[in-house]
Amino acid sequence: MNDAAPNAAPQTFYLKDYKPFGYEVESVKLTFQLSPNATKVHSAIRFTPKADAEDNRFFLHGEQLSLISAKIDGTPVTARLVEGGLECDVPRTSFLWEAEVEIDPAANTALEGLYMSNGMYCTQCEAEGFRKITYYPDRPDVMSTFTVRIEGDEPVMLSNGNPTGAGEGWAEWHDPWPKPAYLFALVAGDLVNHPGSFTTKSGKDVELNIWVRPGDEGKCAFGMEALKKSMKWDEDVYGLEYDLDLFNIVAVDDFNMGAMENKGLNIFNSSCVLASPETSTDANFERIEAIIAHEYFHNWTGNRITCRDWFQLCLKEGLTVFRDAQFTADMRSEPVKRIEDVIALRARQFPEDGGPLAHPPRPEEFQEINNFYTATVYEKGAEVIGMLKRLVGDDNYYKALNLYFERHDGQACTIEDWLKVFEDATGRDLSQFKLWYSQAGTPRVKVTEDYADGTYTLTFEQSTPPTPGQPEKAPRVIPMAVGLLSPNGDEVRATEVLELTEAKQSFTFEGLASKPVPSILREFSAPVILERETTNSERAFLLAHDTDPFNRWEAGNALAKEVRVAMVLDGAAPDAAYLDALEKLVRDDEQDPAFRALVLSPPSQSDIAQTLHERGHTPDPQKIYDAAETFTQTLAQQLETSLPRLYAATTVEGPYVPDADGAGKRALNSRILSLLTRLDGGEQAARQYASADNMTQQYAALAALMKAEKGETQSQAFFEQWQDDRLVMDKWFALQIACAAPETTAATAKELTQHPLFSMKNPNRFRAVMGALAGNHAGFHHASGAGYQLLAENLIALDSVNPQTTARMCAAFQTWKRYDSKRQAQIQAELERILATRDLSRDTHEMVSRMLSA
Ligand code: 0A1
Ligand code: ZN
Repeated sequence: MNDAAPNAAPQTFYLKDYKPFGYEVESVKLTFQLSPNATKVHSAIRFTPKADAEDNRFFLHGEQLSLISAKIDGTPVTARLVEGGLECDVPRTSFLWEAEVEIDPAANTALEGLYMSNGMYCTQCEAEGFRKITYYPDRPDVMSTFTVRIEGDEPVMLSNGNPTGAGEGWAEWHDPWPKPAYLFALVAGDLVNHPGSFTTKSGKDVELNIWVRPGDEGKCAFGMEALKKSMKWDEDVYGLEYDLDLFNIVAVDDFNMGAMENKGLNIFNSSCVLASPETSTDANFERIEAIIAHEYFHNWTGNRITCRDWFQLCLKEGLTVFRDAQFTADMRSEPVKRIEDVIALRARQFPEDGGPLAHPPRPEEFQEINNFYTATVYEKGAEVIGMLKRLVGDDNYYKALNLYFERHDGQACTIEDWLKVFEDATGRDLSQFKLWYSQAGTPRVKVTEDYADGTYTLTFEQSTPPTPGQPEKAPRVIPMAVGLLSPNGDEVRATEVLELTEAKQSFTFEGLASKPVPSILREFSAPVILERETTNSERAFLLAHDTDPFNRWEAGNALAKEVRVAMVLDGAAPDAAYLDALEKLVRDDEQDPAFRALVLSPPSQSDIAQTLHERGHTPDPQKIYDAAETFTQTLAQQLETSLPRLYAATTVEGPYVPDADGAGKRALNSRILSLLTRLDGGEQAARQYASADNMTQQYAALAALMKAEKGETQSQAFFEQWQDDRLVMDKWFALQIACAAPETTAATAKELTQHPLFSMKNPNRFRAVMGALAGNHAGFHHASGAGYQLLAENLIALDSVNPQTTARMCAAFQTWKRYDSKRQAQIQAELERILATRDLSRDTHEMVSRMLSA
């Protein structure tokens, strides 16, 4: 074991220091002798020195490995163990490196490298987990073909690529596609498969499998269909075909993230692949379909073309998120998907970009790369591609992508390579656009208008607040999609994309008979914060008339925020005109139910806190909570007479089908049920709970009852019914905390950490409890400080078990500077307590230090 004490001054890695590895890796052969506490890994790797290498140092990464022996061309050698790996004197010509190491998968609770989950062996190598399996140049620009032999007595033993042989106690695999080590995977255990097949457009038959633990076979059908749809969609839309004879997916219960795109052997958190109507909600189904697509799409954007180094992570992640969003929009509803994505972006990415953890989509330094699998790299990375597509147009976008696949197949690339294909395909200069990759922070765009003699002028001023290490920002290219409506609601100018490139810039529209109502930032054409003085009646007008569905929702959302902000700041009563507008919309059967459900879903309390903060107020979480409660109660009363009818009219009859249509109706129905439950003492919800034959309706009824503090019996019944189903139990844990009143949230969460089914070792369960605590805004930020304290204690306890998940969950504190000085002091004390923990991981150390140094 050669781990350095992680609390010692952590090393920082810089993009500017990039140097290629001095050796080609011609081939890799690995042999695993599986054993829970003493797995032996033998590697045989052919290295050839590069003639033009700047640096001939032979350094192989390795962590938590016991080196048994090392040989070069068959002769034992002595390697020098150094921090993070080993060095060795090697020949100047091609040579065969062989090493034998021993590792301990059963003790690996960090879930990186080779580990055990419920008796099953599995791996997670992205980003730097392969170095916990054997000594290797563990960097994405080193690509090679892998041959793998697995020896053990597990019934199923899988690796990347195609099977090349198997017998009693062994299996061999070969992956013909050169790949970086982070895409290596191995799975072995008692698994059963749900089979499928797909014929590619060029007529090649591909065998598909979803591998699960016995008992979960019934939860694979939906995932399999999603996989086939993804394969077809990538052929139809991007012309990309699958390139192996076999595609395996494995469901694993203990997993730090959602899923992983290992070549030919995707590994999924079971929560992101297993689905059945009885155990999964509509939201689960949609997410599973999207994640299956995401991992599949990585086969081209990530695997065939990978990243040169981890600073380029958004090259594969931003593009793949963008592609999976296109897929979901095509499979379901384009506007609904866009609205959902913007809600998520504002909830997760905007706070990151406006706080101490802000970083550009392509960061230039890191201590622990695992801390950069962020909303900025993923979601903002995807937004940047959406802007690029909007600027160059659809045809040019696909032209550039074809060039990207043609030019860079088999390579490890950079953002420069990516932008160059767009420049070459379109002749456009993207140097200013590139700022989106290097500058952090969410631009604010202030809009003013002027109308005289038939000419309407819009003036835009952009600025970006300082972020860590970036006090000043240059103006960026911002595609601003704008349409104009006449006061009677007709569209007088269809959507046009204005290109903002300067700090201040005006655009004029001639020949308008009267002053128009502008619809700005249609489809949310850029990830910016729009600032414009406007009235609630104009917002209500756009909610009723805008032809852009996104902006229609946005107008309603802005209106909702204004009303709530006024309630919080001035103690105002809920705005009557807004309540009327909502009532009209919810009763309007012409409107898409999914859209109505979205408009009826209030902005989150944390969103209100963020808005107050942006406007220079200090948010009071309790007041925000009270305003939310008052608003919802008033809305329920306003709708009182129509709620039973609306409930009946939106109830979906017949067998449950997890499609977009049904999901939209059920979402609206659930919103109505939650309002109704505030008035009828839970009668209808109890009936729905008793008769529900699917999780969406069962869960909606339980949530409504628990929120109204009428769900004791049903919660107990739910537990009895589902205690053996881990994924459903995660919902049960989370829901109790999500529904708790502010003053009881921390106590509820604390009690649940004492529950026999709570576990530090299962990230899903830990997140169910601690994520729900952090997600209950008023409860987490309760003035007692009990929420902060409980989270900090649990993070400290988790850090030695699973640093990666600990570090990610620390981000719950990232908004701490929004709040009053007492809360700030409480959070600061907790962050300092975490930082003072002995042997704190590098992951958590980096996150907490960044938050404290802001
Ligand atoms: N590349 C995966 C995400 C992922 C990243 C890191 C992991 O472990 C540290 C696991 C998965 C994706 O984008 O889906
Ligand atoms: Zn990804």
